[in-house]
Amino acid sequence: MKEEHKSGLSRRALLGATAGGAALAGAVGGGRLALTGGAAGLGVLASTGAASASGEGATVAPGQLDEYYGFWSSGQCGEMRILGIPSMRELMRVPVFNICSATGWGITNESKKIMTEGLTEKTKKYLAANGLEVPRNGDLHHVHMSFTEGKYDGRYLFMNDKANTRVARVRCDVMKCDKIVEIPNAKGIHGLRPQKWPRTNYVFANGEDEVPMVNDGTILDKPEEYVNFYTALNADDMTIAWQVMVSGNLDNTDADYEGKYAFSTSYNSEMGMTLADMTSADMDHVVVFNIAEIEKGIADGDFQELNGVKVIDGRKGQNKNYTRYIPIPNNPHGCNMAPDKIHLCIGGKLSPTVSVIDVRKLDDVFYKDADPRSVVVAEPELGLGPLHTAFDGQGRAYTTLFLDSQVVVWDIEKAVRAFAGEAVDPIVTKQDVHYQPGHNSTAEGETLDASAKFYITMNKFSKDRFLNVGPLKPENEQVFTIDGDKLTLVHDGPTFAEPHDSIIVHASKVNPLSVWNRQDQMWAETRKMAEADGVDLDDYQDTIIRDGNKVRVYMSSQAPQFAIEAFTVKQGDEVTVIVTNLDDIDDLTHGFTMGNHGVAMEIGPQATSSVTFIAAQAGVYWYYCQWFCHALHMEMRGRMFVEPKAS
Ligand code: RUQ
Ligand code: CUA
Ligand code: CA
Repeated sequence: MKEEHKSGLSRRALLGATAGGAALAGAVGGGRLALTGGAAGLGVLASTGAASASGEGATVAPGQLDEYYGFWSSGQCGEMRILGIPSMRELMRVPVFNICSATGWGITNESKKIMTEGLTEKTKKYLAANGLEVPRNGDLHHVHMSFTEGKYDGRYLFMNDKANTRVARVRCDVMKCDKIVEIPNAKGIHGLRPQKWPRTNYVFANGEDEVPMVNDGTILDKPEEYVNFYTALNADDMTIAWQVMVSGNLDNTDADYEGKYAFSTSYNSEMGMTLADMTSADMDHVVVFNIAEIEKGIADGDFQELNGVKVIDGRKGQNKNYTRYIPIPNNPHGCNMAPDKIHLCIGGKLSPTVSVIDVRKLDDVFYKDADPRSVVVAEPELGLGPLHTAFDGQGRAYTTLFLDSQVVVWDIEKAVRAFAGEAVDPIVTKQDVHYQPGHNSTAEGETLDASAKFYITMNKFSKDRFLNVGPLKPENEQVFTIDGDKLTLVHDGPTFAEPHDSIIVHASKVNPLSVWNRQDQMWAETRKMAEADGVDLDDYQDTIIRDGNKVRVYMSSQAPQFAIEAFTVKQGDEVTVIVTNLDDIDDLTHGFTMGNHGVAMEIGPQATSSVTFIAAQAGVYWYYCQWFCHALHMEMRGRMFVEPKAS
C-alpha cells in the first residue's frame, strides 16, 4: 500500500516536472480526491517532486486504495460514515440511529428488532403513543473502535446517540449495526469511549443532562435533586454493567492505558439550569472513575438498583474510593488520553488552556489524600476556545481552537517543563483552519499506534468556502499532512451535517466480508419464522404461506429476477416478504421495493431480509429491485395483486 503511494507520487511528480501543471491537474484533480485544496497544493507537489515534498503521501490516484479507513460520526444525521483516508472519499454510509431509504434500515423486520429490543419500557410507550415503530432520529457524535492492548482490533465500532440516550455497536465484519441499547436513568449520552486496556471489556458513556434520580414526574423544577450518571456497558454483549451517580454533568470521556481509570469532563459543576449559571464558576472539574474500586463496590453490594441497573454513589463527599473530582478551569470539553500512557489532556473551552493530568499521580489522590490539583502537571495557554486534542505518537499534541479558527501544535514535555518554571515555549506552530474546528484526528492518534502522518480537522463552518447552496451551508473538513513542524493543507471539502468526530484506522486492521455468511445472526429470527413455516432458507424454496390474514412470501432473487414474479393477497392482509439473495458474487446487491407502500430494503449477496406491511388498498402494485444489479435490472420486478375485500 505504502509502496504504491510512493511510486504513484513520484510518477506524477515527474509528470509535473516534464509535462507541466495542466497534465498533473488532470491526473489528480478529480472530485473529492486529495489535493483539491487548489492550485497551491498542486504547485507544491509539481515544483518539488522530491521524496520529501510537503503533502507527500496525500495523493490517492483513481483506482488506488487508501492506506487508512476513517470512521465518521454524522451528528444529527444519526448514521456512521466510512471514508478513505487520506483521499477523504466517502465510501459508505451505515445507518444506525436513522431510518434509511436506501437500505431499509428502520423498515425491515431485522433492523426494527435491533432498533427496538434495547429500548426501555418508557420509550416503547412513547413510540406507541406517537404511532412510531422506531425512534425517528439520532444524534451520533462519537465513533470509536474496540481495543486490544491499547490498539484498534477491528472487531466493533461503538457510538452514542445524544438525542435518545442510546449506545450502538457496529460489526466490522459486515459494517452493519447489530445492537442498540437505550441507557436507563441517564439522559443525553454524549461522550463515549471504549476501555483501551487490557481490551475493551467496557464501553464508557457519559450522561450529559441532569434529571431527578427517579424521573417519574414527582420531582420537576428542583435542580438540587437532579443527578447525572456515568455508564459502563459490557462491550461483548452490550448489557449495562454498572452506573455511577456523579455531581455535575458529564461531557466527554476517555480511559487510560492501564485499565485503572476512566475520566469525564464536566462543564456544569455548578448544576446550573441556565447559561449564566452553567458558566458562573471559574473552575469546573474532571471526574476520575476508579474502575477496580467500582467493581469491588458492586461485588460488595454497595449499590442501589435503579431501573434494573446497579448504581454506585460517586457523588462529591461520598468518602469512598469510587471517584475523585479534579478542579479544572472553565467549562472544559475535550478529554484525550495521550499515547505516552501518561498525559490526559483536557480542553479548557472558556479557558485558553489545556490542563494536562499525569495519570500516574492519581493513586496518591485516591489513597494518600493528595490535593486533587497536584495531578495537573501542565496548563499551557494555547489560544481561544481549546476543544479537542489529537496526538502523533511523537510527544506532540494538536489542539483545536474553536474561537481562533486554528489548530495549535504543542510539545507535551515542554509544557510540563514550563509549568515547573522553566523558560521554554511549548508551542510548535499554529495553523489556520476554515472555520471553527471542533474535533480533530490523527492516524490512530487515540491508540498506541499513533502516527505523525495526517491531521484532520472537522470544522463547524464553511462560510464562504464553497458555492452558496442556500441558507443552510455545509460544514468543512480539511486534511493536512504533518511535515515536521509544518502542516500542509492537502484537502478541503464540504460535508453534510455534521462532521462531528472521526477515527483513522489502518486498512490492515479492518477486514470486512464481501459476501454474507448464510448463517448470519442478522436474520436469525427470520430463520426461525421460516422453520416454523417449513421453509428451509438454505435449500431455497419459493413459497407463499397463508396463515389467516397473514401472508408470508418467501422468494429468492438472482440477477436479474425475483423467483416469484406475481403473488396475490387480500385487501387488509398483513404481508411479510422475505427475500434471499442467492447471488454469491462481490458487489451484487439486490433490493426489494414495494411500490406505493413505503417499503424498501437492501439484500446483500447471500443475505436474507424481510419486511412486513399491510396491503390496505386493492389493486395491482409493482415491486422492483432498487439496487442496480444487471443489464436487465429494470426488468427485475413483479406484481402484487391485492384482491378487494368482499363487502
Ligand atoms: S463533542 S466539538 Cu459532541 Cu464530540 Cu466536541
Ligand atoms: Cu436486482 Cu437490481
Ligand atoms: Ca461551568
